[in-house]
Amino acid sequence: MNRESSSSPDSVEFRYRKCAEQLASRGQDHVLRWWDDLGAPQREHLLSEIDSIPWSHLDPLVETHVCNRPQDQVLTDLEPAVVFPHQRHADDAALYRDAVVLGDELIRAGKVAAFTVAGGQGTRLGFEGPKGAVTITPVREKTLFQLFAETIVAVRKRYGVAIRWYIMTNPGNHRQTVGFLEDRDFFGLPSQDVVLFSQGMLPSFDLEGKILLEDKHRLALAPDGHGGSLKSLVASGALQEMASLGIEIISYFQVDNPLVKPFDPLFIGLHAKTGSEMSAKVASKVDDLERVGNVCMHEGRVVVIEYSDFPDDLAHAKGSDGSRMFDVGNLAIHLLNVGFVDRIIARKFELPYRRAEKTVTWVDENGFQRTPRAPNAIKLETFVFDALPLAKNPLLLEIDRAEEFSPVKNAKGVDSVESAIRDQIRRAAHWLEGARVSVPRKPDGEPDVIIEIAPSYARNADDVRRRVTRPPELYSGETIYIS
Ligand code: UD2
Repeated sequence: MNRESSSSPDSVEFRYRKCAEQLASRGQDHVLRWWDDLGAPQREHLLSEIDSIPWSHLDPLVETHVCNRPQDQVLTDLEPAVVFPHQRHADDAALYRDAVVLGDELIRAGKVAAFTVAGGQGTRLGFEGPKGAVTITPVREKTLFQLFAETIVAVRKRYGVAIRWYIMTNPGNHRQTVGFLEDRDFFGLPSQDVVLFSQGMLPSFDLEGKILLEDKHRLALAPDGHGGSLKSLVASGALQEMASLGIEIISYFQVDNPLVKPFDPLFIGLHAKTGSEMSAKVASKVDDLERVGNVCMHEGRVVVIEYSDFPDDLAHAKGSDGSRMFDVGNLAIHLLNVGFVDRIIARKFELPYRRAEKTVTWVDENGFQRTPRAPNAIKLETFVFDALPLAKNPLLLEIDRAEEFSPVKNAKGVDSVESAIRDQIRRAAHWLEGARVSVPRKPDGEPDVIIEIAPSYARNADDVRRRVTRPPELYSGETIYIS
């Protein structure tokens, strides 16, 4: 007969005692305060959450980042960043041409993989479910995931190579994301080429450094930031798999940008030619306070200062010609070398933790669940762009945002589903006009057609130019799907 004894290391009692000791040594034993009220599954749940905490990372941060404000979070002595321009000068023509050739070669040789970060909580969008499942295209109402999958299918076909797609979720949306993709047969991609893994979670603290409980049996946990994507590439074994498959470059993009071009030969080629370990696509900001990271130089290194941390006087600063001095916005589109991630993450985790004050639902000392109005908690996160200062020869490539950037962040207005649909139609109209198709326009200049171009048909203006041999006639008010 098998009976679990309380001294067996697998028994709940044994794990409880061990946990209680460890928590007490950290001054966090209050999280077991409701133990006696909990049923067996709830006890199991709480213990497994406590076990999942990366204490070795967290312990030193409680003093420096939770109980105190970290000294290095706000940098001074910033200078404008230097970028590779979108409008190439005559001197760059040969470099850009050669870069495209090299980029094509690297994609064809299977050296580039796609990596989507989809672990955010999408709070501002207010969508229940993984953000990749939001419908986004103007005619066929494809989801973000379908759009990315079809893009990868098209790239595989164009280059005749198997391409892997890595997707990072969080523990709260992982199962739903996997189910969503499985139910749709990965939109035509072989299932073994779509690799999903979940990011880590970190507890939220009160202002005195005590871990908050969201419920009597649940810690208040939150995803560890998109910098955690690099950590989970390593922890899930994905990075090692990439190395064994000969993948050298990770094409990183956020789940929220339907215009993204993850296999851009120019970007990939320039990244490789300049010996960059990590690169970023950037664009001129639309206004001084646009909610994108500000790409700057600090002590000779490229740094990104988040909009919320960027000093107002710098945001509004003008150069002698009246132009915006700090004008380079981070679009969260990156290339990272596999070897670089191995160096800064696998060997030693080098990303700095950032402190953010947030409003978090918590259980008070009397067991009542409370949702405060003002920030009551500190969350810790790491950001992927904090890897840029650690990279050798980081490259910044300016792009035309109308071609590549329209993030979906909000339910309405700026950076919403509505604006992303409008931007897809504008881009499609522009591509068609480049192929001598006459697109009807409204008096305000907006296209007077609803157009969607499938990735299988074209991934850029050149593809459309090549494919349209006889320009078709488009009529005002029409809806057209081109595939
Ligand atoms: C992000 C960048 C900002 C700018 C902008 C462009 C940060 C802090 N800021 O702003 O500089 O480039 O995007 O669109 O990143 N995510 C995870 N796990 C996490 C947190 C986020 O996977 O723990 C993913 C999330 O699913 C999304 C992306 O990272 O794809 C960006 O997250 P966000 O929407 O919270 O960042 P945002 O809009 O403040």
